[in-house]
Amino acid sequence: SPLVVCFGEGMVSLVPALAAPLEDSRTFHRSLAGAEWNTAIALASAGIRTAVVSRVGDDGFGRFLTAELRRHGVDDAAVEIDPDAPTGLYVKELAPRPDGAVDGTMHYYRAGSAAAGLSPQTLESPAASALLAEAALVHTSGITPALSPSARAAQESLFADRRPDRLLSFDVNWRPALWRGREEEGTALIADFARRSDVVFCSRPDAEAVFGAGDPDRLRALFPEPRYLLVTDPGGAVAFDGAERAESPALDVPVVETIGAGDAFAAGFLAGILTGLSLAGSLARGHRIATRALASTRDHVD
Ligand code: KDG
Repeated sequence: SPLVVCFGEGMVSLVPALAAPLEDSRTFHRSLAGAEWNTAIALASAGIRTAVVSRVGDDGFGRFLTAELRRHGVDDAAVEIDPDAPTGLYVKELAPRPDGAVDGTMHYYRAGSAAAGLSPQTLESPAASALLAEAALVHTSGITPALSPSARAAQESLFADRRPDRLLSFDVNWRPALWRGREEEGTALIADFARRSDVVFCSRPDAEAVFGAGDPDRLRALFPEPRYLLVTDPGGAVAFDGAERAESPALDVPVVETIGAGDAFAAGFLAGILTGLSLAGSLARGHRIATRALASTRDHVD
């Protein structure tokens, strides 16, 4: 069966038990985060053989993350352990709104993390190169090149190593907090990676922020190169395969957690195309998994 390799940073997320300023938050829920890792776990849960290429610290959080991969059936042989740098972390801050909803703000603690040490050498380790040689698809995102110059170089070398029998999948995942002061460099780089990919995922707000075009058909006109282009939106999703177009309206569920829904959507769509589903069938599969992620409190789908 086809193998998928996901390349990016895994993090621990800490989410307060109650909506309050961080200075008043005493109890946190710990879980796995990181876009590519969420996608890897959702892919494995969908029955696709999946591995992660990454780095974690030699610490309890790193051991938790790799144990989570294994628990979900994801191959962690190419997750390097850095003895000198910590595992990346993010903390969510929850603020109640007058209408009863909750606003979430992400605080990253990932500068200098083990995964910021991703580099072209990471891809050349015996474990990583064996997996990359076998992979039918490699999935990564716009977060990875934002982590550090060496992580960006690793992603460049991955994209330079085009192989006819291996698809490149790229989730735009615009994270302005990681591109502060160099937004234009970030958007140009992300557009370049998107053009060189076979599958591109982009949320509508990200398409507006990064490319100035949120409308799926306008985005398709700007990005004719990738065979598959997916535009997700709270109101529904649009998928293109070349000139073919499919659309799926959002399912009506109470939204508990939006973080991670895009990662789950990518996993469902990729599982669809890798198992020979039609464009509409793959889109529906992505939508189903994303809807489950939206309706649950977890960052990823078990
Ligand atoms: O897509 C979900 C991610 O945003 C979350 O898991 C954290 O990877 C993350 C990031 O860098 O924002």
